[in-house]
Amino acid sequence: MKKQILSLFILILCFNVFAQEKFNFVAIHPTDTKDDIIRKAANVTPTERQLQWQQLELTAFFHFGINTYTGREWGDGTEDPKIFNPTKLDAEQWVKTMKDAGFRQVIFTAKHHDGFCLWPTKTTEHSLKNSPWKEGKGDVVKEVADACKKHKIGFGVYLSPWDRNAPCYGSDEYNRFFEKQLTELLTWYGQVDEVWFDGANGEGPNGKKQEYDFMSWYALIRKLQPQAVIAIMGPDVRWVGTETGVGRFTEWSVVPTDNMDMSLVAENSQQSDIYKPHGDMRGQDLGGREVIYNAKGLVWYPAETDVSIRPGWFYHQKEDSKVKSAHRLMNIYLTSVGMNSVLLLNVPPTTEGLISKADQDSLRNFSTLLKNTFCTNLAKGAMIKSSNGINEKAMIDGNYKTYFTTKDKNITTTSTINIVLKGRKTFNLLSLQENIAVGQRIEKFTAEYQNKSGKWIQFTEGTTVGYKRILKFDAITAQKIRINILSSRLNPTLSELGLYLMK
Ligand code: FUL
Repeated sequence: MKKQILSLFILILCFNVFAQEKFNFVAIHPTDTKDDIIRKAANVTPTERQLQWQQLELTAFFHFGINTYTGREWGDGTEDPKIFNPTKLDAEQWVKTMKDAGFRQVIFTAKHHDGFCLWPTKTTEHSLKNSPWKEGKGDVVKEVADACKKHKIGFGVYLSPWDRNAPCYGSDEYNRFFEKQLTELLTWYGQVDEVWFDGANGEGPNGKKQEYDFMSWYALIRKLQPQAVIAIMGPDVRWVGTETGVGRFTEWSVVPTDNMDMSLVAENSQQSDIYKPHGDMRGQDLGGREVIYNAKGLVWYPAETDVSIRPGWFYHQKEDSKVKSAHRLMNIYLTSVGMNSVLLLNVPPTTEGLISKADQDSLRNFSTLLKNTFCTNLAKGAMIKSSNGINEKAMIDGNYKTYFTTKDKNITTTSTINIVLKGRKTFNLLSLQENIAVGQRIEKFTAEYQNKSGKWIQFTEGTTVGYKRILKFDAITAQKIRINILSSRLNPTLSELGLYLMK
């Protein structure tokens, strides 16, 4: 595969100067000391659009298209548009199902690798214009976009760069063709909040491969929809690196700029467990000290965890019995949102054009479990005192914007936070949130409780926190606990601290 390496400095020009936004990156100079690098890393912050996106926590994918009717996962572009014929398509049902389950944004597959367009594009005949659905007058993108606006949730589009139908694929003409498709999607449907570019890049109908003109596509998106984050093969949101729903134990949103090398993203994109032997990313640390000491630059580039509620991305009836259970989704929540990532859960509509009952049931139960678990913060009303901090109360005021921090701002800062709960409480989840508007700083922490004989016993430990870190452990009952921040880059922040009981 031809390498397509994005230069940080072109990125700076295209995305920050033109958009006149605050910088979310910093260059590392050869003369910088290790301490300089730590100081710089601690002060890299997200752009406004990245900050907003991170706070969504739960986002959804709708994979729907020609594959829904062939039973395949990847179409080859030769499919007849006439097979696309949903009999009961109801995009409002899709959107309501997700919204009721707590999801705040959806992304629709406007075009998958097969090239079939789910909107009446002027760029190709390979679209629903030539299907029997609504006598060729329908527009699924519009129905999803309108439903999102009506129900006030974010709307995003997946437009596959790989197109196995377009005859011009493999030539520069394709880059312009793709720009026209993007322009239609970004100008016909109101606000678009996320543009999702897939990493798959195979051969087109002529057996040729395409060198994608990402830079001009990004500039176009910034011009037409400046608030939209560009994900995966894009500069705002990074793929977590697996489709299992299990993120990294140590997840930095501040990483070396090399992580924006799109050729590496593409090479890894079809592997479900690239970080063997675990099949998840336990061992991978993209932004630890030893990693960033060798970086040329650092950038805020947060992780998104995409996973399907079913084995496949598209609906297949034979998978109706394999829909992930509410408990499985809850565990995925803990290993994605709870590991400093945004969850992108795929829920594929059926051939009729509806979210199936099996998926609906599982989502409803998941949302009940989520609400029941997180409705009562057992730390509420606690007395909190730290060894060297200020504003301890902000940790339990339910307001993300206010935060605790320390007076110390050392290259390695520590702090002990003593918490006396309002009576003895039983809990098995600890949730911590840094104020990422200030940066991501915490590198290592432990949590202890005091047992009846006054002895401090560690019940959990972690490395990074970031926007949200949730740790699960065997339930304990205690009144006094303490959080030991063992290492932070400059002064740590904690916006929220929560103790919960998951049943
Ligand atoms: C992959 C694609 O090849 C799959 O079909 C799916 O769309 C997934 C989200 O991304 O790269």
